[in-house]
Amino acid sequence: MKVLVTGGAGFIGSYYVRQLLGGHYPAFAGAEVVVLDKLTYAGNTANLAEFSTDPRLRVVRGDVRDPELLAEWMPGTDVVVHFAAESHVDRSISGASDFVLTNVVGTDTLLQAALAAGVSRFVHVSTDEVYGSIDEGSWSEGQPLEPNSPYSASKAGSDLLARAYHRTHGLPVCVTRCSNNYGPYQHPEKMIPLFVTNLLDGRKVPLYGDGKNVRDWLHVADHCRGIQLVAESGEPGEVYNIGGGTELTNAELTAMLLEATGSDWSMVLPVTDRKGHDRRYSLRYDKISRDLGYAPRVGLEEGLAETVRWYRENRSWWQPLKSHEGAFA
Ligand code: NAD
Ligand code: TDX
Repeated sequence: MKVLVTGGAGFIGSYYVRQLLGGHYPAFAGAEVVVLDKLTYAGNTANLAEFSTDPRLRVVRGDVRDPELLAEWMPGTDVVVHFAAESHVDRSISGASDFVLTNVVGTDTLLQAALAAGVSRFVHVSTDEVYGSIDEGSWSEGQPLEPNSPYSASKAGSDLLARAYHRTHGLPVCVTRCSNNYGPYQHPEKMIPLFVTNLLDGRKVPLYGDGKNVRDWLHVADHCRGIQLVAESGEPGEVYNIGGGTELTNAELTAMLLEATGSDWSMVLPVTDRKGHDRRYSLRYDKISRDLGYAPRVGLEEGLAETVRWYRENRSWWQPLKSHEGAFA
């Protein structure tokens, strides 16, 4: 079996590859894994260091928008798991071009190559942000897409292309939409690692607006297990939400991170709100639970404690990624 993992050197993609090669997904035991990754600021081959000499792994540096490269590496692929994306909302507010190029054009180029090669499964990894923002209740998969940021608009575009390649060409595509991930190897531009690494450095944490925006937190291990269930047994053409069932305001989460690092509220710096800041994300994930047997396993307190420990012990991984002058880390 050959599995092509785009964005496999990023946060979630590398977790998926480490789990697969580490034998945690028995149905894919013995699979050959090709990681196709542009190695942007967010990609890091150090995330795959423990398998750097494993003959089952090939890491190819390249762009998902490169049809010639795809013509070289796609043939013979059984399963594509597509993680590659520009993923940070704040960067998309500063400039959206790379988001459109990678997330929309890149996904289309990859879908074309997968169609030409006749792959037997294509998992498109998306996000709950495509649904927009919800004040009450939770989104199920049939909810209309109402993305608000350039990032989520570009992800919605890629979701719809994935759907269209199934409807039009019969490509066996599944789309997954998950909530906010956290865990080891997450770039310190994102809230949890930004706050943890700032606090470990004795620096304040920038809390946007009134701190009452709500996110549902999902440990990356649970997300990757959900993706694997879809890769193995998802119904082609279907969308699966993957949630964590752990909604918190940013202020509540900040309080937990302060406690986990032995800090107090004096370390919080209230800052101007993000433009167009979505108020609340909330996912129903009963479909994947019922059809594929998914349930999140990592409790938030346990997951955060393990994540804080990882950042404490792996300063050499994140320190070079911090630019205290920049807005993103
Ligand atoms: P990330 O930014 O950590 O990693 C993205 C990876 O894609 C990097 O390795 C980068 O080098 C690579 N990449 C970027 N542009 C590329 C291109 N043109 N060609 C090839 N590779 C390219 O992102 P992540 O947090 O690991 O997210 C992975 C996927 O999951 C994304 O599709 C994202 O939209 C989705 N997602 C993330 C979250 C989250 O909380 N992090 C939540 C929901 C969905
Ligand atoms: O410095 C900050 N201060 C702050 O208050 C940052 C970076 C964020 N925040 C707030 C904004 C959000 O309400 O924290 C919340 C989480 O922010 P991010 O970590 O940037 O995540 P979010 O914007 O919710 O998007 C994430 O989840 C869905 C991922 O980055 C996306 O890739 C994914 O699709």
